Amino acid sequence: MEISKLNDDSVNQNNHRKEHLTAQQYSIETVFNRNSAANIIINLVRDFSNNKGTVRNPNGLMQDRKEDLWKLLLSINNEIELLLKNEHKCHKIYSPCFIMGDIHGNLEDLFSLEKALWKQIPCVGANYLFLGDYVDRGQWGFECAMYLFAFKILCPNKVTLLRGNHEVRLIQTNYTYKRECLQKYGDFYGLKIWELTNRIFDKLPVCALVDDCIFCAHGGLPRSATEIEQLIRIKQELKDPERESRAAWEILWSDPCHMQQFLEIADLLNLNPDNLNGFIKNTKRGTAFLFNETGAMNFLRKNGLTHIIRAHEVPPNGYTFHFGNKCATIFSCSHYCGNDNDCACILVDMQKLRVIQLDTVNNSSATD
Ligand SMILES: [Mn+2]
Repeated sequence: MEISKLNDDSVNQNNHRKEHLTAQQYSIETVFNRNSAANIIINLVRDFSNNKGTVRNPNGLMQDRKEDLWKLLLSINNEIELLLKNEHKCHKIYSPCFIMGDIHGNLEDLFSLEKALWKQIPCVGANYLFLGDYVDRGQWGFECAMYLFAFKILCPNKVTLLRGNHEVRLIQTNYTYKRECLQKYGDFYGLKIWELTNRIFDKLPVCALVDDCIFCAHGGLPRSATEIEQLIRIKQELKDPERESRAAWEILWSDPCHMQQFLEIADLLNLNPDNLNGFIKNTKRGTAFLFNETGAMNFLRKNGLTHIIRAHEVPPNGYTFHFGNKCATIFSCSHYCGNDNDCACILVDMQKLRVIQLDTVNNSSATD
């Protein structure tokens, strides 16, 4: 691992040159350079996974070489910034596509996914869409994020990373990711690393369209926007999504809900359910909305779409369907918070959605 080769000057020069490259040329340059930061990171995280410590006492990637790690992260940030500049907040992709739900710092499950779905990077054939929540809860959020950033850089037109509600500074301050960075890398580097990874999160798309017909997002549908066009126009960098874009915030946080539950909440809030267009206050989250089948069908019809695939909730089997299979929930972090839920993903291919459950029985929980 020739980390010494990386210095800020060479990183900047490289970037200047790369701005003029197409995504494909870019990919060739980065993938075949074995000393690129992305290739180094993938290998380092793979090595690290055998020595990651325990939930009670986790190790950090390159914990003893913080300065070198910082240089690598700067380089990763520069590369991924160029790629994300070309992605709208609603990013269009095509099948065949594997779709993964929440990861939450579960490095063992991430490697189970690697083993089952892409094995080698650069992978060929399918696309890979991650629905967010890479950090918080699990103890290896930083390593999961670094691996996924590097994966994105090495396969820029194959890998799409969406933002989840945990890719937000305030949430991470209340949960575990900020503390994780400070504990692993100390006050000085820990804070710098935390902030720089968040600057990348700020630029991630918030939703994706597969084959122009499947709407994919971390939480679900926005109440504040009814058309895909509005989502495409959301500004590229959202430092404080709650303040800067209501639609983006709602996409990160919403949940689907059954009609019965919807009616109960409407009753509780003294609202006429017929006047709500299928959206009601998300009482479970304390922010954003719940959407029922009416809300979902209105959005699908208006935009010529067929399905919704989202994450954000933990089904025991790793997946569940809503609204007569029009909407799916997918979760890719097993043993979540000490539960025995499974890790699953969805393959979209040949106009079919196929659920794949991963064998993660022998993996341990990434959380207490
Ligand atoms: Mn979530």
